[in-house]
Amino acid sequence: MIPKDATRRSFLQFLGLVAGGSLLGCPPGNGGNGNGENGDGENGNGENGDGTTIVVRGDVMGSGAGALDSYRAAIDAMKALPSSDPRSWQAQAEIHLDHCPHGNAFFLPWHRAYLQYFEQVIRAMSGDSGFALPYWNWTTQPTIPPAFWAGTLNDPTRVIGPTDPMPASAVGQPVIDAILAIADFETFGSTFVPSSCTVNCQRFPAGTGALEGTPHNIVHGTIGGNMGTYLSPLDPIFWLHHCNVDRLWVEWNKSFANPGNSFWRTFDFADNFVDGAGNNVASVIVDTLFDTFALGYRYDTQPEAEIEAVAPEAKTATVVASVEVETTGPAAEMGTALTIPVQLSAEVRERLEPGIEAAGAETTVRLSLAGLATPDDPVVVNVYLGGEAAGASPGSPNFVRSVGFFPTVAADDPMHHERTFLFDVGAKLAQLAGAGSLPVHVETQPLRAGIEAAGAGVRPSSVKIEVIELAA
Ligand SMILES: [Cu+2]
Repeated sequence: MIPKDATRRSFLQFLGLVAGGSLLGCPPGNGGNGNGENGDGENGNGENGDGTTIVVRGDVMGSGAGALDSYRAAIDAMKALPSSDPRSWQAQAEIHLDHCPHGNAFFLPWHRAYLQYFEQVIRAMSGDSGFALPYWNWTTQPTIPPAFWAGTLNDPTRVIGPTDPMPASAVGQPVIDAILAIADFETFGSTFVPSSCTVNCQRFPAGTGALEGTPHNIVHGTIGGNMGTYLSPLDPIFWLHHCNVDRLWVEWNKSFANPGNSFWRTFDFADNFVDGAGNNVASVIVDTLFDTFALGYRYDTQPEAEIEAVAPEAKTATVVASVEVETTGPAAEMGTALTIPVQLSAEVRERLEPGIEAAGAETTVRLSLAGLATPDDPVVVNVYLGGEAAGASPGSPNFVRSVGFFPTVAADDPMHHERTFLFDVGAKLAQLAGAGSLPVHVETQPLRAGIEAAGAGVRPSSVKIEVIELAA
């Protein structure tokens, strides 16, 4: 069934959502979710092809608000359990501390599985078998939802208050729209771990894509306290924050299929999670996580549709031209831009000319800043392309995007990973390509007004521009 208002294009885009996942039937290790009676016709829960209930995750400021009573009851019950119990509030947060991937392409699927098993635990602990996790849409609701400042849902470690918004440069509609328009999966959703990896691969520091580096990381850091650390799931808002990140992956899938990287698709998050009964989940393979209907949920922003499994049109990303420069010289002071001149090669410039891309291909032009050490103070990094460093601000035409770190400060990062951040700069570069030398400006600023951040700003060890062609 196609929603009445669906256009042919949006329906075809929607079919792309089934990329690699079987629509019918649950993935391995998915026992027991969503099979309970929901009994609540109001939220539009339905069934998929094999009779499994599809719960609907709604906006916490709208249709999702009704889920908060069960959420509170479950959290209270989980906090009453000894921390040795795998369903306790502490043990659930420690799953993140021990296993969470950041700065690589496992970020999105791992957190999807984490939310899904957490949802099962909430069902068991609240007795609400139809519970669906609500999401916090920080774009339409930039302050933490009021319900999360009282009682069980409050976290007293937060460093912001009820009226402090998430920055528009991280969560504003134009920023989110630009992120959802990135054709290349890795630039959007963080980069693949090399298939040569053998040890601790889900935490291999690869590259941080736009969705993770900007709204995800900056919301964590802006809230602060537990939310700035690997124990962020101790804050009840964590789960609604990640639910919105997961929803945005679904939004991206309306336009783009998930890529075919086999090391990624066949990777197993073995023994990471526990189910609603508190039992270890032995195996969760990444490509069982692509289809939310098969997992037993959809977002209220997804079409309410039964669809047939369609083979995805997997696109292959090929770097067709690139230029890389090592950064020399000292870092700039906090609040001052470091300028790195990049000499565009003829090969890169040619690729930026209108009409150069092959028929049916899509192009992403990716800027990478590599080797960024997590700083000692909470900061954001503003990146600009072209123009003058003096007077540049996130309102200026040369602004690319802001990124933040997670964990927010070095002291909370036990692995001391150096980060690589990725930016889509196609539209900007096309305008600027005529100039042979193109400055990249990197400016470090305190994350929030009123916090101290002193000394040197971050300094990338190298800057790279790649033209990536995506073709079926
Ligand atoms: Cu997170």
